[in-house]
Amino acid sequence: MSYSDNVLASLKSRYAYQPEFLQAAQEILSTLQPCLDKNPAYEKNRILERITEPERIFSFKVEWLNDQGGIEVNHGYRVQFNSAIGPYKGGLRLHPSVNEGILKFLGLEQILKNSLTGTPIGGGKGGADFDPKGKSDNEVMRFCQAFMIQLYRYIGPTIDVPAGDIGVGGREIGYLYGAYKRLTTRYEGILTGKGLNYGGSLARTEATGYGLVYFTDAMLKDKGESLKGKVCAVSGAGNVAIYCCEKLYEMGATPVTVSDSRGTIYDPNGIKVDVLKQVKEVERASLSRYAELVSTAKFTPVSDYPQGKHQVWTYKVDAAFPCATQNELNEEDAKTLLANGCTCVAEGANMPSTIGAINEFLKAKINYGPAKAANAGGVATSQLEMEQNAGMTSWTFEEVDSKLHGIMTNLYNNTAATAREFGLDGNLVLGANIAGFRKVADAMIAQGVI
Ligand code: NDP
Ligand code: 2IT
Repeated sequence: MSYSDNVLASLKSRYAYQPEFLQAAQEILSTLQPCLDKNPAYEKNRILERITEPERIFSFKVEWLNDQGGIEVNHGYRVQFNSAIGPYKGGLRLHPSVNEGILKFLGLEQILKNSLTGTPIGGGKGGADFDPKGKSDNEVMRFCQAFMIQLYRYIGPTIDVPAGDIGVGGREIGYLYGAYKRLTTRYEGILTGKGLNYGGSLARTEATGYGLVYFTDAMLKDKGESLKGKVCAVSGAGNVAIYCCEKLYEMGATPVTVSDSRGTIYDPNGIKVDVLKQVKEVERASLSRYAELVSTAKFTPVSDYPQGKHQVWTYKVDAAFPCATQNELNEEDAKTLLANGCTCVAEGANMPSTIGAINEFLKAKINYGPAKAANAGGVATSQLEMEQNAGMTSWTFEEVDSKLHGIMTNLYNNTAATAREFGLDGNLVLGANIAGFRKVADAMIAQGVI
């Protein structure tokens, strides 16, 4: 058995109850062996055993009062996964499905993603099994305050800097930041995605979706292709999906779908981004509301909510952008997309494609941009926010956006070059994993073991 197979087998025997973590580990470890063969120091220093084990995990109770004065209890976490190249950095997710295994998958992906950005940030992730749906603003505020009472002692601008993820946007970051400031009396950049009038960065809201499209543009240009004229399927209707749609239009492409946990919108005329923002960012409503506002849009509900699946991958499109959540695109969906002529898939969500789906894309040799490369624009811009906070300054939208564009283009070039170096031209899964891994592994070796 190879070194990487051995480590994966050991993880599988110890963490069978964390399927998403094992899936992420498998996707990564199954591509690293050529790089491990080339540099025996990685096995000698037991890097795989060390990089797949979080440095520490905080797991805590979050008690808060609902609007009726009743006591609610949730479970919160922060996984500080790897600090070899910088302070822990990664989002907070608020969703009923959150558990330690989900956060370990996200944290492991984050280590390599952050390394790929070329900036000095380590990997972390956190969150809670709190469901923001149906909660009042005041309930969300009290939850965020209770969460921060538990978290504040473990974070800091050079220690660990959380941000948003599913269920955590500008509103939640504001409440979390306010709680931290009251608890510590410190005004410091301990979160990214902050409001613009208290230390946030222009273009952070747009960054993941815009970065995804910049990455895709670089990937297509490398093959002499472009996004112009392409019909696109986008899933999700949150932060990443909205700004992916917005930038697709700027590139001359047309997004024809979006989805949320309740259903799918299809409109061959194109998704109206202003209406989508109104429904999801302002009203926080379901997409059925979008169909009320746009007469050409067809809404297909998810039949067995909350377990059901959206319909996004059933439509005939040239390019697909999964931007909702993990494992939302399976092998069958991949085959449907390919049969319908889709030649480009770029992942805005983390681990949206199952291993079966990834294998279909690689076999078909389409343009496939894996999540840790394609969606790195969000965290890269978070790092730009940290830089602005540290310098007590703020840059213009154009400055940040142009840095983001540069980072995504470099990231694509580095990923593609690494795939070529290992004789697998176009395999960006292998390229991203090896390029991200090497930098972290070398730093771990340099820093020794105590
Ligand atoms: P949001 O909470 O803003 O949006 C998530 C969207 O996905 C919502 O429309 C949600 O539906 C929909 N959705 C459908 N099914 C599910 C499900 N089972 N679980 C969760 N959401 C579901 O999150 P983001 O847009 O920020 O995140 C989307 C994806 O992108 C995630 O995988 C996240 O990890 C990843 N990502 C986010 C980054 C960021 O900067 N925000 C950076 C890099 C990656 P509904 O509206 O009904 O809740
Ligand atoms: O998955 C991700 O990269 C994010 N949710 C963004 C993390 C961040 O620190 O900006």
